Amino acid sequence: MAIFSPGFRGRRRETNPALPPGQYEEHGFPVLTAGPTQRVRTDDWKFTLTTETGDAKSWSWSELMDLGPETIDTNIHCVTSWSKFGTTWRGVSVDKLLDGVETKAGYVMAGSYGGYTTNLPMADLAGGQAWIAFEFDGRPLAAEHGGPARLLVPHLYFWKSAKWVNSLTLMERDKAGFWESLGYNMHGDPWLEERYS
Ligand SMILES: Nc1nc2c(c(=O)[nH]1)N[C@H]1C(S)=C(S)[C@@H](COP(=O)(O)O)O[C@H]1N2
Ligand SMILES: [Mo]
Repeated sequence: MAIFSPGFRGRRRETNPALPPGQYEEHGFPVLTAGPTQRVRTDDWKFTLTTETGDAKSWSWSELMDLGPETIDTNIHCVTSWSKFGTTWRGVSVDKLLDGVETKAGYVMAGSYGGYTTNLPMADLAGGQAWIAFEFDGRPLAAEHGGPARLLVPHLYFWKSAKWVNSLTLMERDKAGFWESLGYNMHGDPWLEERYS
């Protein structure tokens, strides 16, 4: 006597329109870090944006807060094939950091405390698609998940969301970050399954 009809799981997956191809829904929040968890006090935290011509602009924690944070409700997708629905964050839009910055750069390298890097097209960072996120689920973002602040770029695979982010470097030409130099995709759109290069 069959309790489950054959192919039940597969059909469920295919009929969930919020799940990109090859992904499953995760209810926990896995921690994925290459290297040690960084512990950065907000008093010591500093964020720097550098343009392709070398102009630099920095923000302290309180200066970041003054930029006007917003609430973000979104799904996230890890390249290891878990997706998590309905996550709630608070963060400052990257648009606010780019406001008034003179640039023709098409690409950006995000850098983190601890040395992690990941590259993204400018077109994926600007226009209300990316945030410096510092709260998850109504609480300060845990260090394991990148607190005090991480990049949040939910429409790309989650390795682009650099934890402990502390810099954005604008680039004329694309350059591979940490995982990208090991064979991961330069773009990373989960809907196109851009997992590897
Ligand atoms: N600084 C830093 N950021 C990082 C990583 C990392 O190793 N170091 N891993 C990336 C990867 S591969 C994923 S899937 C997500 C995982 O975030 P989480 O641990 O909050 O789930 O962080 C991304 N950001
Ligand atoms: Mo990942």
